[in-house]
Parts: sequence; C-alpha cells; structure tokens
Amino acid sequence: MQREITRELVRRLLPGRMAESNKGSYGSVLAAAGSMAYRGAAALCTEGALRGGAGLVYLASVEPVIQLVLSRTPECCACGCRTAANGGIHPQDADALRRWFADRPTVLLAGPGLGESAADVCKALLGRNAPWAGAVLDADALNALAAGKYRGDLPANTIMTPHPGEAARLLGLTVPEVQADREGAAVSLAEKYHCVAVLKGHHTLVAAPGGTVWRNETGNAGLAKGGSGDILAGLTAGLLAAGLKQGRTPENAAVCAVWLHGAAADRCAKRRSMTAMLPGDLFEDLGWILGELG
Ligand code: NPW
Ligand code: AMP
Ligand code: MG
Repeated sequence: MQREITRELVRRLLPGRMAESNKGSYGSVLAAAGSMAYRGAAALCTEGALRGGAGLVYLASVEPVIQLVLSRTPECCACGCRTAANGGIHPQDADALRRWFADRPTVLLAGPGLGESAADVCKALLGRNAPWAGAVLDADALNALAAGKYRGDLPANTIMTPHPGEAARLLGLTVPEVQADREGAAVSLAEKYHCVAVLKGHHTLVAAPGGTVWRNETGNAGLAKGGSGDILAGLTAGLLAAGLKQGRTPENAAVCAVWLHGAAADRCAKRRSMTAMLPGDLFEDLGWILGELG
C-alpha cells in the first residue's frame, strides 16, 4: 500500500535550525560529481546540497568543473582533482579523498555528471568498508553499480535516486517493465540494495527497506529537462547530512526531498511555465516553499 507524502508530514520531518548551532551541527556532504562532458550536473547538485541545509559541502571534481561551480557558489569547498583520460576524476585522487574523509563523518553524494569516470571513482570511494556516514547514489554511480563495477555492501544510510532507465539497469528489467509495476520495482531496489530507493518520474515513489512505500504528488512535466535529477540528488544529500545529525532517518530525508523538489517545481511553473522553467530556477522557489513551511 502506498502512503501519500503530505505537506504536514514534511513539516514534521524536516531537520530543524536551532539558535544554538553552527555549521558543524548540520553535517557535511562530499559531492563526487561532474566531468569534462557534464559540468553543470556538479553545479546543480552542490547547490542542491547547500540549499538542503548541509553545514559544509565539498566538491571533488576536475579543475574546469571546480572553476565553474565556485563562480556560481563560492560557498562550496573545492577538492580539485587531476583529470583522467576519460575526462573525470583521476582514480588516485579519489583514493586520496577517501583517506582524507575517513575520520571526518561525511555524507557522500556520488554520480551526477561522472560519465565514464564513474566506475573508477565509485570503486575508490565505495569499495569495502567505505567511511561515509551516509550516501546518495544517483546517475552514473547507479549505472556503475548495475554493471558490477564496485562491490561490498553500500554504506549504512544510503539513498539511491534512479530514474526508470537507471532502475531498469539495476534490476535487469526493461523501462516498460519498471513502469508497469513501479511499486514492485521500488521495493525490489530497496530490498536488493538494502537502502532507501527513490524511483523518480511522475508520482515519484520512495521505498524503505522495511517495506513502506511513499507516493509523491508534487511536481510536473516542467521537470522533464536535463538537470532536474541532479538537483534532487543534491537536495537529498543536504537533507540527509543535516537530518542524520538530528537523529532523522534516510527515509525522512528522501520523503522531504522529493516533496520539496516537486513543490518548488509547481510554484516555478506558475511564474515561468512548464515549458520555459529551468531546473536552476527551482532554487528560488525552494526558498519560498521552505519559508512557508516555517
Ligand atoms: P527514453 O529516452 O525515454 O527511451 P541515461 P541521463 C530513460 C548527466 N546530466 N521515464 C530514457 O528512456 C547525469 O547526471 C548532466 C522513462 C533513456 O533510456 C548523468 O551523469 C547534465 N524512461 C549523465 O548526464 C544535464 C526514462 O533513461 C535513459 C525516464 C547521463 O544521465 C543532464 C536516459 O538516461 C544530465 O542530468 C523516465 N522518467 N527518465 C549537465 N548539464 O551537466 C529517463 N529514462 O542514459 O541514464 O542518461 O539521465 O541523461
Ligand atoms: P533525471 O531524469 O535524473 O534528471 O530526474 C528527473 C527529475 O524530474 C526527477 O525528480 C523526476 O521525478 C522529475 N520528473 C521528470 N519528469 C516528470 C514529470 N513528467 N512529472 C513529474 N516529475 C517529473
Ligand atoms: Mg539524472
């Protein structure tokens, strides 16, 4: 049975912002994102993580991507990496990052824009005994997982955010098969990978390992544009980092993220139209939606 995500539920589950707090109170995110081919994905997911409330957001990527992101959001901390032949983060630098973050509890956000570098980067960051406090896996990190490019259990507190194409690869199904039984697919992903599974699309579903399935009613076809999912992944990671600090679950973070992302899109469509709105426009609306929630 699917439970609907409501505004009231999100209001209750959102991490609080306490007067007596500092950036350390809201957790850190390391985004391993972007490559020479997909630069914007890194900008969108890191801004998503910042706007989702994380205290600190680091970006690991190749230098041209770091430059782009810092010119848009100087709040982001840079972990500049050498460029591998595939246009992504050099695997030796990914190894070094894993060591550096080993004693700094951090949520890993991996996937947006990694392209061909995803297999090497994920092998380095997500192999056995990975140190992360939690993880959000999206896009090419999911494709690498589906292709068996890295092994070992996913970190505790992992959320995956596949669209139906990625879900089909993870489950060995076709896209029409996933779409014909979206609830079954979401539950299978949560069970197979022992994580919270967010199956995106019209009426995104959130499946928790215990079997609960949440259905999101916000969002519209204005989101059907490249970059929307990268923002959702970042927003989810930001909410997860802040939420874990306050005893919230990954299920809480995923439920809040999909509802807020869709609610921002619905507000955005009213002022910009579904046709002309851009994923990056959502940040303005997200602020208003969060403000109205109090
Ligand atoms: P189709 O075409 O409808 O038959 P891919 P990607 C299917 C980065 N980006 N319902 C679709 O099927 C990402 O982060 C960077 C049904 C097709 O087969 C990744 O790193 C941007 N089917 C990389 O690009 C902006 C659906 O999935 C396949 C579906 C590749 O990611 C763009 C396409 O998916 C992008 O975010 C749905 N709702 N959604 C940037 N500016 O830097 C998708 N499919 O092959 O996994 O490619 O999602 O574009
Ligand atoms: P991605 O394909 O990874 O860029 O993710 C697309 C994002 O936009 C996901 O959050 C989807 O749920 C959302 N989205 C795409 N198309 C629609 C639609 N027709 N209605 C509602 N949400 C959508
Ligand atoms: Mg995507």
